[in-house]
Amino acid sequence: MNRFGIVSIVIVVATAGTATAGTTTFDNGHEGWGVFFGNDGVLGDFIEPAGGNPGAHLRWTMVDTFGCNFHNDSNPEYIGDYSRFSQGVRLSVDVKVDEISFFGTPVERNLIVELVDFNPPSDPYPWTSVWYNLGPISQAQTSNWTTFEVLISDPTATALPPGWGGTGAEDPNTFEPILPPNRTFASVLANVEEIRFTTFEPGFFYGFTNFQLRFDNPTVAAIPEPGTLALLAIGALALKRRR
Ligand SMILES: [Ca+2]
Ligand SMILES: [Ca+2]
Repeated sequence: MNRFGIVSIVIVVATAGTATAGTTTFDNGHEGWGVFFGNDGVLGDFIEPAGGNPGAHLRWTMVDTFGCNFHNDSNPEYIGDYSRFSQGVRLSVDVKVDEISFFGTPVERNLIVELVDFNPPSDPYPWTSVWYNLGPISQAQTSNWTTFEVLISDPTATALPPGWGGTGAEDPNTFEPILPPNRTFASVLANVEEIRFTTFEPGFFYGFTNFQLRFDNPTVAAIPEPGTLALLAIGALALKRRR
């Protein structure tokens, strides 16, 4: 074996050990996360150096808009084939609501996490997705930093796990969004082209709303997480010593 062979093996082992995943703290820029990816000085996305959970974070300020779609469609740590998370995956984000208001009245929105597979242009629907309601956000309930998360124990499951919905087709009776008949939870998770933390709940329509939201630590993490493994190892060591 030559020297290059050895180098290749080391790289493969390192990649397999971390299962491409990530958390964006905004200390090193947006890393592909944003709503509009720009601002005019007053409205849009702003990376703020302080006041996050902790430190840097992304503030999004907008008026007269239907909703917020905080998303990433470019960073391979957060998209791609989720079957790489063979033991499960955790999706989470920290949110702080300064304002969500409709004609001056504070309102709440559900925060949805949505995994999107874009369709070919020939398809009548622009994308197929699976989504989960992480819970309500509002100035009244989440004006302090709040972590929202969901665990997917098996990204290769065919059926939608409890609480998950699909889009890409419509139920002919209820007109609610559903997965197309030829798609499964696993088939969408194998082709994630965009991850969204969004107030656009599939099947709902919204009026002109004012928002100021702050985001920090959007995360796609393998289960068990490397830190957990290290803790487990330390725990095992401690147990052994006690014997
Ligand atoms: Ca931060
Ligand atoms: Ca696609």
